[in-house]
Amino acid sequence: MQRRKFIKNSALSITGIVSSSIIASNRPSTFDENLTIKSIKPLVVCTWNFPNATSKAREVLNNGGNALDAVEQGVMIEEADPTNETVGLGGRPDRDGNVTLDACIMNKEGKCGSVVALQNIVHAISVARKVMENTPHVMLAGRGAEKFAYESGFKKTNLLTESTKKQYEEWKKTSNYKPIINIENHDTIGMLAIDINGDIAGACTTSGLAYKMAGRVGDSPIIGSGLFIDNEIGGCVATGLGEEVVKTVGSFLVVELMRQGKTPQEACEEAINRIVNKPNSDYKNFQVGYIALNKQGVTGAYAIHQYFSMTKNQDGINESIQSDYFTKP
Ligand code: SD4
Repeated sequence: MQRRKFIKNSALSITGIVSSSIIASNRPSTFDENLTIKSIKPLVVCTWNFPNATSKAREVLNNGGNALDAVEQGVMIEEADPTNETVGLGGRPDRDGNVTLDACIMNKEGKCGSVVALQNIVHAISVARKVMENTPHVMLAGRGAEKFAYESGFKKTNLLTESTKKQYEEWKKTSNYKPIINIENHDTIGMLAIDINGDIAGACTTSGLAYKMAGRVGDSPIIGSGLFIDNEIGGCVATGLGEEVVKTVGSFLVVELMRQGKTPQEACEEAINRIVNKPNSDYKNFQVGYIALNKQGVTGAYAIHQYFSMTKNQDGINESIQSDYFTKP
């Protein structure tokens, strides 16, 4: 049996996601892709508690949009929200006072686009999508990315709000540089979706660490670290201290572990274990969280510390799921 068919057949028998019409048809073990993919419901998950974003993505899927449209438009909700101070408009600036955005997107064909250290553009994710679709490249950085955005019709916007400006002025009084990772809530948004055809796409967007060194780039725009999609297997997105995710190529690792047979939950746990089990790991002082989704619509989430959560929209209902974590007493 071809390897591709084998993966799908074994996954089906494990999860029992085959629709009753397939079972009733007494279909032999060879697998009818068209029938099976129709049996998978659209599903959206994202990091943290962003129900407006998952609802938007779900609406796109309900209106016949594909997974790529869904994740793009879903995360755009947070990019446009000035009260979310880690994404898009109203993101906290770097230590020079500039808001610099990182984002990437990946589709069912494994195509991807990314922008790093992008300034003055609210929807970094849409620029990343344009990089994927309209250029021969995967990643554009800094001024080149901004120039490309203007050429593509995006408008210049000051991303610093009164609130983030005030916080920055306050920070400058001491300007201690220590990357601070919010262990509790409200952070980078990473989103995964399966559409009605059973295809998976993902997106990740952030302003990165508050008061980071100018030019610092985290995991979020790095394909394989902040996000990875393999439409044959599933997808993963990361949040937390990007340096630690990059060092273990976290999202790619999770997807590869799922390919080897681990459930999304087991794969996320193993990827966190790789970080905390490193010699002299300083994991007590930073957070990393992963969410993952496989082709059958099974999800997983795991973090180093408590209070990481995943928002899941299945059947149109948002559910906030507290993630299990490594540092349990
Ligand atoms: C970064 N991973 O720039 C991002 C920040 C983040 O939760 O996810 N915070 O390192």
